[in-house]
Amino acid sequence: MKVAVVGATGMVGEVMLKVLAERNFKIDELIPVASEKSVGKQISFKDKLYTVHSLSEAVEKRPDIALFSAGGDTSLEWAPKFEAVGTTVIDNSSAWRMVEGKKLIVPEINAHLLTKEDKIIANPNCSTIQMVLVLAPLHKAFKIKRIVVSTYQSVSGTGLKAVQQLENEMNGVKGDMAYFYPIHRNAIPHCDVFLENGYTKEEMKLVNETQKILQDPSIAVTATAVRIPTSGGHSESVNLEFEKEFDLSEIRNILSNTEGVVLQDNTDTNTYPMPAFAHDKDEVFVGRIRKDTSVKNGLNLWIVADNLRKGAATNAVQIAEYLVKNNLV
Ligand code: 11C
Repeated sequence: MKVAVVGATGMVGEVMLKVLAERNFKIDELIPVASEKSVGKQISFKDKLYTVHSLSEAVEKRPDIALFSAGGDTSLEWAPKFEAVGTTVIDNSSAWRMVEGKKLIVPEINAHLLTKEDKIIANPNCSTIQMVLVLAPLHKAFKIKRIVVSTYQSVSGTGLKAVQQLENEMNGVKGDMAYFYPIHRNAIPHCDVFLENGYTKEEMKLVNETQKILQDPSIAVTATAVRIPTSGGHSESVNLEFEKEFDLSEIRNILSNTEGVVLQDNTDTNTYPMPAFAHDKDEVFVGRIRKDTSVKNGLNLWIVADNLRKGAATNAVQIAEYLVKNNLV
């Protein structure tokens, strides 16, 4: 298997390499790819050094799989060029997610939709992945009518500059700003750009991607996305209204049997998910499970995951694993 990692020197790219190594993904030839300024540099993978290639060099090598995490513009321009030489692209940007005919995959939910013909496969947004992984089995059992989600997102979702901004502010050092405002001791209700409808792009990703992955445009979704000064993972307060009645024991039973989901829900022992403990983990953690008694069939959940792992790199690698296992590449 020839595998290209596009954006190999970026934050998600580095985690992709780490996850590929940890999961022992079978690679005969690794092709790290990055922007012109990093071409020729060396990166290490499984104790060996590899030279960083340019995008055009990587296309010439005709990889079987290319894991992309290099931004939407690079993906729009280059994913079709890889596709043209027979590569299957798994893209972590938002460029292809809502394009008709392109599949938006969370393996535990909908990898079965993939075929050999899918040459550009979209990896959902991090805040969507962790939410839908928990909601998919509940939707199947009780049919979700409405989702109200508020996110508490880690600075790592913005990128290295934001991680550095938080560190600088905590250390009282002046430096470049990734946000319009200080993030230390703050909460910024502004993730990604504002759209004409007053929502941010991040908020609308939660709406549109959820409906696409759960294959149900009738689910009403509304979101508020907030950046907070954490770096371990994203947290979400999720309020649900179901069509059918449910017992909390049924919810707990379903979630404790859901692949990739870990229940952390015991108020007696102060057990609930937190980003500090989700950091560097591949699972999605759920707790604070309780009825919303203000509406019929209402439920509240608190969902946390490492946004760079299950929210990005791990999900992409799991898609690659599924493709290989099912002879789709
Ligand atoms: C954030 N969710 O935390 C974003 C980062 O569409 O893949 C990932 C953006 C995306 O700001």
